[in-house]
Amino acid sequence: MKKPIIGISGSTLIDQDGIFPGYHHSYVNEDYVISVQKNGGIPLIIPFNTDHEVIKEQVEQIDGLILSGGHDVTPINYHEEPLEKLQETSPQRDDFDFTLIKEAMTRKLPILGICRGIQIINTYFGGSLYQDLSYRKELTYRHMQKYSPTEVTHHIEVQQQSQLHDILGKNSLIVNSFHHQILKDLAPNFKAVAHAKDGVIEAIESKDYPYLLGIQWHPEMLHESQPVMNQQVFGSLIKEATKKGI
Ligand SMILES: [Mn+2]
Repeated sequence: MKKPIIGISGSTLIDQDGIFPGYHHSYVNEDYVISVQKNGGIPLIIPFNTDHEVIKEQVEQIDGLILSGGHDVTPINYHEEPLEKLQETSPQRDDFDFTLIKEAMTRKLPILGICRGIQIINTYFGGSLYQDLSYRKELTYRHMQKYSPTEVTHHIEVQQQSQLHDILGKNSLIVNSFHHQILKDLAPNFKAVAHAKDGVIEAIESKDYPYLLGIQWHPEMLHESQPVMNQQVFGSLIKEATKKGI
């Protein structure tokens, strides 16, 4: 059977110094590429751009979509003004990701959002974010771990009756954590299917779309240290995408 092509949303990296300060690179972190490849998919980086026709054509090439991590989501997109602890945003990249979601849904492709990806999904469907987790009233753990990305630092509890539970096959696991923003209001028609022990939402899924999953941790960085979980997450996307790749 033909291996499905998994598109990975790209970002822009701007040189701070070196020979060409200010120079733009189109890029994704290699761990996404490795995770797709390791689990039976063909990785295809979707370069960031602002042309909706081009983005539509890019989505025509793929069987499944990964929304990768990176920038904070622009608060205007969830009807808030920017607060002091907001970090770097990219309204153009928000628009790129929103268009990728729209076009992927038109084609009924499976969609997996990671880190910024869960935040973009929640925002696109009408939810909101805490611009920084310190703005949350309740006691909140450290979610920006000061530890290797290949190590895991906090627990999550997975909801029993959920697609994510079917994927992971367990109620509790320990994950890595590299986010300073967290979900606030959950988007309509979504379920929060995993929480950290402080109550922070760590995964969401659509109630009515076959495969539309957002994950707050970074399974792609755990392909060597947690190969089973990495395989479960990326394998589930690739399995779903296989149905499109005929
Ligand atoms: Mn976390």
